[in-house]
Amino acid sequence: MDIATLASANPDHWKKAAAIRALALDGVAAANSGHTGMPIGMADVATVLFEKHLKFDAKNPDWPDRDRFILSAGHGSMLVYALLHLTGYEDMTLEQVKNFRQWGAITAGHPEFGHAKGVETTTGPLGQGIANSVGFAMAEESLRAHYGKKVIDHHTYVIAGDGCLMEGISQEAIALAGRQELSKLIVFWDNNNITIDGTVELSDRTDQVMRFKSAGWHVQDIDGHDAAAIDAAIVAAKKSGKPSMIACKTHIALGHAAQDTSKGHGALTDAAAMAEAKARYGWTTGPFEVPADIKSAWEAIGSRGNADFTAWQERFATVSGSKQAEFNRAFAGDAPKKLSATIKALKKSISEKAPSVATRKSSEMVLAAVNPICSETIGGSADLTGSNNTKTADLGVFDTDNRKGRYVYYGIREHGMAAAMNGMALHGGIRPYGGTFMCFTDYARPSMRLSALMGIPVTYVMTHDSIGLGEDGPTHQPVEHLAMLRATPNMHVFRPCDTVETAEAWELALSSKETPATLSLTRQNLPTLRTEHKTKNLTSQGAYVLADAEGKRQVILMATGSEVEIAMAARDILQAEGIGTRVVSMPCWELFAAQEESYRKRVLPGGPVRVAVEAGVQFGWDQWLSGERGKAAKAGFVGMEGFGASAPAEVLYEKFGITALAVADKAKSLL
Ligand SMILES: Cc1ncc(C[n+]2csc(CCOP(=O)(O)OP(=O)(O)O)c2C)c(N)n1
Repeated sequence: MDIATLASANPDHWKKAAAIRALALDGVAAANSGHTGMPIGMADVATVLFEKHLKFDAKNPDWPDRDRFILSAGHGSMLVYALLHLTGYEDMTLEQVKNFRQWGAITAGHPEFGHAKGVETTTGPLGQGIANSVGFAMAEESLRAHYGKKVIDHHTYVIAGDGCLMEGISQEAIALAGRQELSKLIVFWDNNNITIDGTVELSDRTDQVMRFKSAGWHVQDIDGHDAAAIDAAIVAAKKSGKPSMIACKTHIALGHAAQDTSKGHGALTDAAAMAEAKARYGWTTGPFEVPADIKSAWEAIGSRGNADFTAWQERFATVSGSKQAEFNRAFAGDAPKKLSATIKALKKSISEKAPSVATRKSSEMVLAAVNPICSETIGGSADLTGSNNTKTADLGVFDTDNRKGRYVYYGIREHGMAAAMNGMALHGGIRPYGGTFMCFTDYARPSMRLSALMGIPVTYVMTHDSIGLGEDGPTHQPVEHLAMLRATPNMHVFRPCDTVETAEAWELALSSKETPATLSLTRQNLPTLRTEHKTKNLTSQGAYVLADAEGKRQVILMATGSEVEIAMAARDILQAEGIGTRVVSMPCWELFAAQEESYRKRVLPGGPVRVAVEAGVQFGWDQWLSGERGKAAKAGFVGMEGFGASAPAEVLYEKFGITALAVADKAKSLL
């Protein structure tokens, strides 16, 4: 259909969609950057979705049972900003739209969670949104099973582009959604055949319809500018018992001189071409001017869900008081009241029994105690359940016939798992954790970065955290991963040295509201070093004195995780020679850096020789060795200088020189 036919076929629809198109043109032109073509191309789909289907109330954007709308093709951010402004979200003023991409505005270059209401997740790294949506849909299924349909019963809608579907993460997401039969997940594919370099055929010949079908999806193929077809497709998608993909054949930058070209993907700022496009849309008002009748038609869409919202509040009020409290607590992200006492009791019994266990096992012991009191946890692993020790007896398996199950078999999909966990955390009411080998942090990394950027409390259970895993060899032995994670802003990296520190790290992870956590855990057994019970969570300070110097303090040994044991043995050697040696356990650098200077100074006073020991690369350690009152000439590091090797762990520690003797020698050489 040409534009004239489209406009005359359904003038009311056309005008509303034209408002999105005009705002996208104006916003991008004012910023002199951004992406105009995608919002123009998907304006019809978005208009039908918002007008006829999306359950939302612009005045109550945090309504827990709203439908979620995810713009996976985040470069088209003006689409969502236009929709939020038009439908009357209070924070999305015209000023904000005019300040698209400017300092201090909530209209960031790509949609960012936490900036504007109605932006459900941060997108822009292609593929992340569609992969988050799987977590959103799983959260909905889980919460519906737990609280009942009258409290939770909504859809997750996604707009994904060619780029999202080309990214590898989309395959992980699509396969997981298909397997889990997430029937309330509906994805619109913006099938415009254009990417930045040209047409899709330059690099891809996938039959997307077949691809989704083969993964167990319900698929439809429609003209993405035909309002009636869009509406009918959404109706059919909702009826299907499978996740749904609607392939929407669209024209990028419809009606603009750059239509159907890769030029149409980017910023269309040429004034004459903009004027021509607006004329084709029948848009006669000036920049950022939406005629009152069109704006009020959109605002009516924005308040369409208000009656539903009120009815939901009434239904929620009929739920038992304890369920309401649990729901409100889980959505607020507050830890259960019993968490602290549970952790303390576990610490006490561990300190008494002093078991020798791997910290991955310690983690399982903690989870066995906390999962029964935290109904909001959903655990999982990327096919390493028995190795990551992430599954506890009480959880049950989340599956098509058991939505109450709280353990997810993610399959060998680290990236998809991390993105799904982001989606669950963003949905609210769920606190996800999931495991893989520490080395495969690399495979999950783009989504881990987004957990940190968005400030959402996802917990990554990364086991087999060093050469200590032994025979599997250097492909599986992380050496640079701690440095990489510590370099990531707003990520708490915990490397606990025993079960007590592991319990403390979990307490912090489960209490966090705005910071994700990575737990770096061992495969090999470690002794309990914290044998004297302290109710205080020492890990919350990031680093603390585990054993102080006897006599004059000449050496400070710093270590994390499995190497704290080595530092303690080195201390024995040094003390036996009359060299007063303090051991500082540093389970979380980020929390230590956040302590007051006076505390840090007490733990790491200037003067003594400092030696750090960690079975990873030195990168980052200078912050504590020569920084923080240290001196380069009096500081040394014992750790890895390159990749590991295949051999039993004890042999590797010996061969790579990470031993108590080496640490003691290093300290003495610096005295
Ligand atoms: C992971 C990732 N790689 C690359 C980019 C840069 N990028 C932004 S949009 C885009 C092309 C996307 O094409 P498509 O999804 O078809 O969007 P359309 O051209 O339809 O707007 C690319 C490569 C990105 N945002 N994320």
